[in-house]
Amino acid sequence: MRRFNNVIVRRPCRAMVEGITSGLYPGKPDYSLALLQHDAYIEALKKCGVSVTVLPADENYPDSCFVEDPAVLTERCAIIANPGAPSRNGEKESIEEAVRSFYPEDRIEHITFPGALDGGDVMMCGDHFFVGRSARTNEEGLRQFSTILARYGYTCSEVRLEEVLHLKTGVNYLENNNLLVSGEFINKPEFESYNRFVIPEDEAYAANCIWVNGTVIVPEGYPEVLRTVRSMGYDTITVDTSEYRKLDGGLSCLSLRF
Ligand code: CIR
Repeated sequence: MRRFNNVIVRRPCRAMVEGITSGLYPGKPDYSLALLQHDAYIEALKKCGVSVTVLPADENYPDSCFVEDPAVLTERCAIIANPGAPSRNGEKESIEEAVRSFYPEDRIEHITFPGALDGGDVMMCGDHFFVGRSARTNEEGLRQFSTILARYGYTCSEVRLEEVLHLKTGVNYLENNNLLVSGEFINKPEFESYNRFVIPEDEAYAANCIWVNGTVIVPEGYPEVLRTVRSMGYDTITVDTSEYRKLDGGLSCLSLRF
């Protein structure tokens, strides 16, 4: 079974209140509450048996707490992404610094211009990676990503996104062939071979749960999703992410797990 030993997170910065938002979940984040929620998120991860590296807040990048987007970390290599939103692109530099403590130089790869790719579009299912072609991830980004993965013995396939921000906004892998699917992903043929658990429309945000060493962390306030995940036999921990939701961010976006 897969095991994650390490997690990287970054403290939210004060400027997070100016982060990118679609407005789907209205309101400005409350910074103090966001910090408390971040503390609880770190505690939940620690309970799952991982060592958590907490990077300092970076006021230059309002969305920099969403560390999942500037990198993809695998068992065999680290891939520094090229975030598709101009205000976030520079996040790749400081995340690379952090990643250098964990991977040797010759196992750190890069997505480069004109390729664009956000880690939130990458879903790792064993040795296969699904990659969302989205407003943030383009064809060239996908091509480069696939070429890099092939060198490490991984495979990759594209999933076209029509509605949501990132692939993992709407579909998440909980290991054991189990997928949580919502909205546009419910009937995608790409996922037919998985055990699909459908998330009701009014709890769509909670499709973004994370599996960490047998426990599933579920956003607080989504009883149907919690029931579903428990019925699948997982231990669960709930964490309130209300302030990150206002910026379209969820549980997976807040960490790199490897
Ligand atoms: C953004 O629009 O980039 C941030 N406000 C939210 C990023 C969420 N990240 C993710 O889904 N992986």
